[in-house]
Amino acid sequence: MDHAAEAYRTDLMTITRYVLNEQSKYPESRGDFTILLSNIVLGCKFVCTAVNKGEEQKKLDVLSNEVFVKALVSSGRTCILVSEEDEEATFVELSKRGRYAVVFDPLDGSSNIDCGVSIGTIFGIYLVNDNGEPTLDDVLQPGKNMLAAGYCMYGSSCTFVLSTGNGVNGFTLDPSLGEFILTHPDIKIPKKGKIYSVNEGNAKNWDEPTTKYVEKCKFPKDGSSSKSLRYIGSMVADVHRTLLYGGIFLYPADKKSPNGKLRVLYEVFPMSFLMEQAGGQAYTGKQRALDLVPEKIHERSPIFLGSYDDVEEIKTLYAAEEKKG
Ligand code: FDP
Repeated sequence: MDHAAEAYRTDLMTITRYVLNEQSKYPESRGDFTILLSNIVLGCKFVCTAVNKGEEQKKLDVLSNEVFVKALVSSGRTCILVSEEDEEATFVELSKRGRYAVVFDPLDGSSNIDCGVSIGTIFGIYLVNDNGEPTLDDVLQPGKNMLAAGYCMYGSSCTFVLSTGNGVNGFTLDPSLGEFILTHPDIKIPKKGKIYSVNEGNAKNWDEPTTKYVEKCKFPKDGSSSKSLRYIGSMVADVHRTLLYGGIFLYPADKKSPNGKLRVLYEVFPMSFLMEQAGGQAYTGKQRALDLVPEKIHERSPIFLGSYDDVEEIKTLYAAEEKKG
């Protein structure tokens, strides 16, 4: 890389410019999505500043949720919001109503806040076609119907990763400009990786395919090298590493939690959407994750996501288990 040229790069692709470019491919588009996204980006900048100030967990959770709900409602482009922090969905009042439904986790991985580990915001966006009253069915849709998904990671830098269904792009916040600049264009996950990421403390309760898979990662019998284990315990950070370096992230079912831990709408779906858009796969142990049809807004699902070949292996193990009956 020519670092001198990088340091003086003057043609900056900001996230707004990127989304406007995308929008220009659809002449019928009215700029609503660009406005919605600007409001999400604004929420992320706010949370980034609050995280950097070192606010305590409880305060940050509540604050982040408030910021996103207010930014999304005031965008005038949303009709339903589902937040990890709110038990019920928010239906936007008629005068501020728009065509988008947004599902989000304002501050995921928040048990890590007090020790300074990377945390993030995760979101997914659906377009609600019907002009009638919005209902919960508008968000209880399979993830493959999402129009866009992404996350913002508050770490050593603030990184915004976005897919509008046309690949995955990563933007880094330039604090001096206050703008997210395209730094990771067209992210593709390696076809196979060298890392597995799972909470092994739950191993005694795992099902057989998960147990066999992790055993294989550690003691491969085909002459390949063992995989390394990396587990931060903060989904955005673990998924971000998986996306860039390859490998697999697992939050499986176990005897104590038959549906795993992670939430379908605002954890499993957005991350699965990004993985597929980057050339990887996402699987629940039963089906392609994005085909799942949620019945409740805070539903959970087991999830295996990451490099294409690594997820393929776990799919084979589950298929073999099913055959056994
Ligand atoms: P947290 O409980 O800190 O909010 O869904 C929440 C989550 O973190 C994910 O970010 C993370 O991947 C997972 O839980 C970690 O769960 P375990 O502690 O059970 O490994």
